[in-house]
Amino acid sequence: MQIDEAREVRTTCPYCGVGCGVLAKVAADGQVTVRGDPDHPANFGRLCSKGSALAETIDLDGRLLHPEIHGRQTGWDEALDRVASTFSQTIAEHGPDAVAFYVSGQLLTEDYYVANKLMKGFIGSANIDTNSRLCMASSVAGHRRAFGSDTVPGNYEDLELADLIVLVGSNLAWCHPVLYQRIAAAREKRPEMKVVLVDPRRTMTSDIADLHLAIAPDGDVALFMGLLAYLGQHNALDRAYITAHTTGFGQALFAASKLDLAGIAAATGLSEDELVRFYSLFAATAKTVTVYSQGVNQSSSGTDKVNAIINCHLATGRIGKPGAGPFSVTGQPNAMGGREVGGMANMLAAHMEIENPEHRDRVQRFWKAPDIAEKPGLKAVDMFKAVADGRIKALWIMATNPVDSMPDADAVEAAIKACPFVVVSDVLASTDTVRHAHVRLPAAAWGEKDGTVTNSERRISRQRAFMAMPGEARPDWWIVAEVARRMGFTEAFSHVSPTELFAEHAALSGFENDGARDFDIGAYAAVDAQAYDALEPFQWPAPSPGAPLWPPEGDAWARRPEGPVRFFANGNFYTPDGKARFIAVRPTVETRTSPDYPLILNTGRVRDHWHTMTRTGKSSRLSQHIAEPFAEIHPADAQRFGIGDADIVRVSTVHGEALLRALVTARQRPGSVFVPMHWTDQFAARARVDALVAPITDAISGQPASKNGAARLERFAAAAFGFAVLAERPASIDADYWSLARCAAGWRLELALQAGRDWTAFAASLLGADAQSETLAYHDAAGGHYRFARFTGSRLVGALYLAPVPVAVSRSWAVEQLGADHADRRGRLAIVAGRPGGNGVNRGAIVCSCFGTGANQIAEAVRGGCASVAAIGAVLGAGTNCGSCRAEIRTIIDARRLQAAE
Ligand SMILES: Nc1nc2c(c(=O)[nH]1)N[C@H]1C(S)=C(S)[C@@H](COP(=O)(O)OP(=O)(O)OC[C@H]3O[C@@H](n4cnc5c(=O)[nH]c(N)nc54)[C@H](O)[C@@H]3O)O[C@H]1N2
Ligand SMILES: Nc1nc2c(c(=O)[nH]1)N[C@H]1C(S)=C(S)[C@@H](COP(=O)(O)OP(=O)(O)OC[C@H]3O[C@@H](n4cnc5c(=O)[nH]c(N)nc54)[C@H](O)[C@@H]3O)O[C@H]1N2
Ligand code: SF4
Ligand SMILES: [Mo]
Repeated sequence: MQIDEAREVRTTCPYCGVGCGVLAKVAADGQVTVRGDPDHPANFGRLCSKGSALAETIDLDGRLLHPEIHGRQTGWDEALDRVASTFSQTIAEHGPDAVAFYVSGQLLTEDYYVANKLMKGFIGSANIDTNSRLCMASSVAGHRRAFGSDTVPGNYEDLELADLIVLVGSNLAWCHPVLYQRIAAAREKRPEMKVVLVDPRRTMTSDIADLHLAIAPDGDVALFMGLLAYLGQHNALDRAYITAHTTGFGQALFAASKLDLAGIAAATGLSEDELVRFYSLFAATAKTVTVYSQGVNQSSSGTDKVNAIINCHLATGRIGKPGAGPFSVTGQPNAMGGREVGGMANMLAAHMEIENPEHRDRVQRFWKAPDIAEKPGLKAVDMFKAVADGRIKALWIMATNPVDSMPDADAVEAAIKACPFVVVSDVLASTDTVRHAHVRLPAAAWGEKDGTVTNSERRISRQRAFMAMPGEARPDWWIVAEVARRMGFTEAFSHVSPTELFAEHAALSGFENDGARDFDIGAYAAVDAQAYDALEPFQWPAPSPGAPLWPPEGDAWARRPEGPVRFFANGNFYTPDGKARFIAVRPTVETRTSPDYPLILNTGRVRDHWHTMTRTGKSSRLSQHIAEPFAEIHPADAQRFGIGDADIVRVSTVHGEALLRALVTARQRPGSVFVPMHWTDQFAARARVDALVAPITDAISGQPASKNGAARLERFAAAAFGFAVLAERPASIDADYWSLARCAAGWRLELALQAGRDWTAFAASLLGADAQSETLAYHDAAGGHYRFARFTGSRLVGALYLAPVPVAVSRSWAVEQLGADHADRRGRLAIVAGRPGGNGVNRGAIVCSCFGTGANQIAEAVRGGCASVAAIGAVLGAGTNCGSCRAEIRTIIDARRLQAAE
């Protein structure tokens, strides 16, 4: 593609499923800047902290720039030939099911389409599954059970039009920040709008909630069964809708009515009063949207949770109407696109079904495929089991990091290590997964490649390149098509651009469709390079203008190009009889805890990191908000297990263990521990939380239950704690606990050691030592305090603080010393002392990553009279750029107010 460096390129954020439009600009000196696209209908110019920091994550540090075989750099020809010949040979010897692809919702639609086509149509196996299995599978299964199709009925606009938003298992403030901001803005305009949050923890999202239901883990099915019964008892049903457009209501209501309020209270851990407050609000509010995410999907009852929610919307006819509907928000930028191309092991393509012979025949004819997979392939957890026991002999992993993100991750890592042939396509040279690849293929990254993604509201947007591909990096679609051609499938994979792949995908969606399938973008079947380049964000469905309406009366969705499309307001579901199905779910209370593992292990995300930190870990701004892997523990549990705040704790399950910093907070639910999913072996000694997660899955969707495991908690008896700032990343770190994070002029390092050491030698191993540099040291052997600071000239190379208790040195102060000039000897001594100098400020933990504002500064401003987020913004700037930290600022203000009142 032609890259015009003078103009701003319209592209899409590569992080979450909100799918915000981004304007990227490359200056003459190569400096990239990004801002929100004011014309993109997902964000209208807004970006969250991660989107705002995109320019900091696109450097070439750590990039894989050349193909490698067994660690040896090769050319593309050799690498592609090796992949093609090994896959072909394995298939010839052991059959098509002996190979597998494990792909990702972070692939672009064109990449995804071609990988799925190769596996299902040409290799003839359905052994292609995706990290969306860990993410969206339960929503897909729930949609298909209720609607007969994987359809998201509503639009983002509904979040602004609703009078009640119920957030279930969603930390929207941190995980879909721009949607959260849209809701917050709507609420400011219409204060009568209500928000209910259902989450065992009091997350930052509770900031906009009128009611927070701290539900017992997996109490959701019971909660929504109780709601259905309540709606029935209180005359809040839409009988006309139920009769005309649904089946199975009687059974679902009967099942729900078996539980009385006391039973629901017991199953959900909520009081009857809380239940009635929620139920009556829901019953009384026609315009209700229920937004749900991983607290729903990642559960052994995930599919039932989805259907329990949908049941309540069908029963009230609140679906597909402005401001009303169930709304599954997607995690990854192209989770939806992956579902559209059929990239999961139990789907075909273009929302067609693998079990349906008519669908198989149609896709086979369209692809002119020699073979078509006859049965569903292995879902992620089973796929890696098959790798472990040798059934799968050749595995290709693209754009995902299963050694960190799959449950029972140590077993997954062992399986990958034992697999005879592993190919990994990635942008980085070393991740926990890439390290085990026999063949490493350098993929082009965001900003370097072209394609499309679909966001949570079915909106397809272009990602556009604005930088050249570095080294020999190539787009994923090209890599797959090259391998396919080398396997002998020349004609079917003769594409030379993503435009052709998109056009083919669009054509398949409209092929013999006639309105029978929800996913139809036939209008784009003839898109050419120019039109593809200029493609504006659009929502599906977008059938070709000539396609007849289905059903004949035609209002499953109205074809109104001028207005947003919604599905199912007037029924017309994609089931054989056109009616939605109520599902008579049962509350499944699974007790996983035991005397040995008495706590519930919940896992998830933090505001400024993305998954396995391959991108956000590069940004110093994003790495300051939460710089360490932690375990969020309720004070009662901390007391019970003898844990103090900032202690190191060992969290263990029957599968594995991790060492984490204790974060003791009443926001946690007693009996539960929350650990983020982000930290890997690249950033911490032992914090891969998925090594602890059991490979338990939902029986219907195959999605792992990543949020409700059983764990044990112990204080890690550290003889010494340490903190260091380092100009260079150390080559190796010899400590029981360590965690490394980027900071502005280098790295910050947290340490804990079980036994004492020769600290001078330890300091030399971390900070280095040479004749040109000067090391200042302070020792208090009796007190166990040791401090070292090494300077080259007036530049600080590194400082290390050791103490028998968690080191109290101000992190934000120490980090700033790395970049500062230390010509003055007094200043150098202040660094060894570990205190801010005379006029140094201790900012405290960074709250606003855009302005680098710390908690202490905000608290100080509150003491000085600032009583609102706006006032803080006016004084400090904090919260006025991306707005992702506004909830936290409000929390600090409220905490100060409480203190003042006491
Ligand atoms: N900052 C950031 N944003 C992201 C991502 C990221 O890595 N970082 N990843 C993206 C992706 S791929 C995804 S899938 C989304 C995920 O977005 P979310 O689903 O919002 O995020 P999680 O933190 O995984 O989980 C949400 C909440 O579910 C709660 N929960 C746990 N168990 C239960 C339960 O039994 N019932 C209920 N009701 N709630 C429960 C947890 O306490 C947690 O607060 O985020 C996307 N956005
Ligand atoms: N315990 C627990 N585990 C979880 C979850 C949880 O909540 N709790 N959440 C689950 C969910 S919802 C998700 S979505 C997964 C996410 O988990 P993963 O998909 O494993 O995480 P990422 O870090 O996003 O991995 C993406 C990889 O692709 C690479 N990459 C980036 N861009 C490209 C590209 O254009 N091409 C190629 N080929 N590679 C690229 C990156 O360098 C990185 O190695 O984790 C799941 N695991
Ligand atoms: S909300 Fe943030 S992470 Fe998600 S798409 Fe928008 S800018 Fe990107
Ligand atoms: Mo996800």
